Amino acid sequence: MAANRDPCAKVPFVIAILSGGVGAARFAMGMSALVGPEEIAIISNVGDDEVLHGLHISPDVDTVIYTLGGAINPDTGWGLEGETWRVMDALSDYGGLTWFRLGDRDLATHLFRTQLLREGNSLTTITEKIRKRWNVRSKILPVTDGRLRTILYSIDGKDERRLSFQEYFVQQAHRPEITRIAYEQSSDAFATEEVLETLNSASAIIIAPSNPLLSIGPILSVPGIVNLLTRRREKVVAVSPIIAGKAVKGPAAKIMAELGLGPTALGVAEYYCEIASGIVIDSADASLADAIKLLELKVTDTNTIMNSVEASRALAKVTLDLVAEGLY
Ligand code: FO1
Repeated sequence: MAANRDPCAKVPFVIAILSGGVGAARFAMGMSALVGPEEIAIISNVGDDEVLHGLHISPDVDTVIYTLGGAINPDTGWGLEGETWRVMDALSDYGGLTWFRLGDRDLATHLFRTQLLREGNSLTTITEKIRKRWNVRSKILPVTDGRLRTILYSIDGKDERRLSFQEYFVQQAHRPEITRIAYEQSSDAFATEEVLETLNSASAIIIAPSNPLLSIGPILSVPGIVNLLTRRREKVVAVSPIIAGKAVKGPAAKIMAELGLGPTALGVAEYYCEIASGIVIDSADASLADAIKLLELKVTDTNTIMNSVEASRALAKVTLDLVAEGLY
């Protein structure tokens, strides 16, 4: 009964973050510091997943878990801190596949995930177990439990060359010029119940400063996600990973240029304008704000370089303020 309702009762409050790897993990650290770890749910790209040595590797999921668990290798931004490489060294002695380096302790994560997958568990259930082992209190939700793979195509002489994400990103060091991207998916690659529920109820949905085409594109390719975000557009704000025409890390600007999307914060805004109502850009790009506003996006500029948890927290705060702007 209304008369018995506690006016101060806590309304469920969840910030959903659409996430790639390193940049998103750093952003999630800041958001966690700002609102508390239990108040965030990270919806993770699985288009980078790869099966090597018979093991299922989920790099973006693991990068976020290791980062929030305080165990990430700070030098690389992926893998575990203080890692040893004895298995890779022994494999190299055989002339085995070592271009994708799996540390000794990191291997345990892939062995564990692969075994549980073989026993019929979903990626969501297994991720829940892995995040608990690392004492991560935020929800980490693979966007789908089905098969989703980002495939990159380049021209090799007269032929089209097909590369898995990790072949492109690590083995070829993102050098090939890309002509198209496909987000290949199995017929069961629908968004999980957990993801749909989170996106439907979230107080805010933040698109992390991840590569739009390689990290967020695969999430958006999952049936139903774009419709849901479009319907909740007022609550969706993106953070540009591009600063002054360059990505802090990785090939985002290069690949955007190759695929005809301007490699600028404006290009990022164009990519997201149907599903987001606002974008946070770096102060170095403040001059693009007027052009971005023409896309009917709210825009704020601030420091977006996350070189400390404090800087990530400040960015998270600006992002949430932009969601709230215009709502009250
Ligand atoms: N990135 C590299 O540049 N070289 C590697 O050998 C490598 C191995 C690796 C192993 C496990 C893992 O979770 C991530 C790993 N990464 C490696 C990072 C990964 O390729 C990318 O950062 C993401 O897929 C892009 O978000």
